[in-house]
Amino acid sequence: MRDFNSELSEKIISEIEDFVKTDKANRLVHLDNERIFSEPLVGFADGSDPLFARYRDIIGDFHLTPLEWLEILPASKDNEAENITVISWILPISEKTRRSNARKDKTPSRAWAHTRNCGEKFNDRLRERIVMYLQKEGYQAVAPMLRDEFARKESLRSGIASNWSERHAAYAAGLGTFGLCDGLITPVGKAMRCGSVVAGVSLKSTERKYSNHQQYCSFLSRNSCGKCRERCPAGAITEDGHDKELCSNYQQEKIDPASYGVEIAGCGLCQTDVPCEAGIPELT
Ligand code: B12
Repeated sequence: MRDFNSELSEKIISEIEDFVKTDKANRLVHLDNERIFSEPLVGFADGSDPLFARYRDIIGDFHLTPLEWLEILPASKDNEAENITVISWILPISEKTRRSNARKDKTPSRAWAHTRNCGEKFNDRLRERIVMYLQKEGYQAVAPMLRDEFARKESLRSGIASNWSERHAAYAAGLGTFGLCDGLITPVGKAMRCGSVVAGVSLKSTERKYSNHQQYCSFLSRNSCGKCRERCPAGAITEDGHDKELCSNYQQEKIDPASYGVEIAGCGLCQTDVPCEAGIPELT
């Protein structure tokens, strides 16, 4: 029997929830100061879960395992995959911002652009906070997205990708499954951002309440819906899936961050005004 530290799991969840509730960076400071993200979901995945090794085949052989991420730390101990946990969270985008983006059909709303820009900065602060919290408790911890080793990659199998996919971490941690547009559909929907930290501690894994990686998408599992296809202004979503090149080119060529007063604006039209925007379709 593995000895799980359930008290620590609870503390980590509280730490994440409190930070989302109280940190001033979780506010649209350049707009109306409303909260960027509402209450988070948190999940835990076992670092030795065979899924992480499979991600090398599914994503590309550049995708690092939780153990490999911990091993990049300068003071890396003799870690074993069995004693590693991936802590993953979902930050749901506020209803007000979702509604504003749902009304748009070519470019994102102001609130969405500021959510992409400032929301990811908040997400980084949260990653940093959880790493520091775990270190203070005496555990090794690393947030892949904050490391110089994090890199965007390309592979024949998955096109534009990276060496740590936050959505695949969330999938492993029981937080959701992929949709036709690639977005991860979670119990709080697809209009969200996610993050993760890899920690050198054994925590009980969250149950995955799905049997495959497409289960929550009505189009992929029941051949109905496909609304995200109509929502995409780039024509990047078809019944064959999401064309990342078209998506990325549209964002670069047709959406001007400066006109929103941000460095990066995103798009996210496929994430709003769709049945999976704020929940799992069959449950909403
Ligand atoms: C590169 C990147 C992009 C690229 C490519 C996106 C992509 N699909 O990979 C471009 C520029 C196109 C892009 C666009 C956007 N992005 Co982006 N992007 C990233 C980044 C930095 C890396 C993504 C990555 O590594 N993907 C890995 C590849 C392999 O993923 P994939 O192709 O989607 O995976 C497929 C296969 O693996 C497949 N699969 C096949 N067999 C199997 C078997 C199993 C068991 C499993 C689990 C899966 C699986 O399922 C997946 C879906 O088809 C992440 C941050 C991060 N580090 O994760 C953010 C991220 C994916 N982006 C995000 C967002 C929000 C966006 C935008 C909406 C822009 C915006 N902010 O307004 C758009 C549209 C996103 C979309 N429809 O996917 C969010 C996703 C949130 C969500 N709801 O899903 C992320 C996670 C950032 C974050 N921290 O929250 N992005």
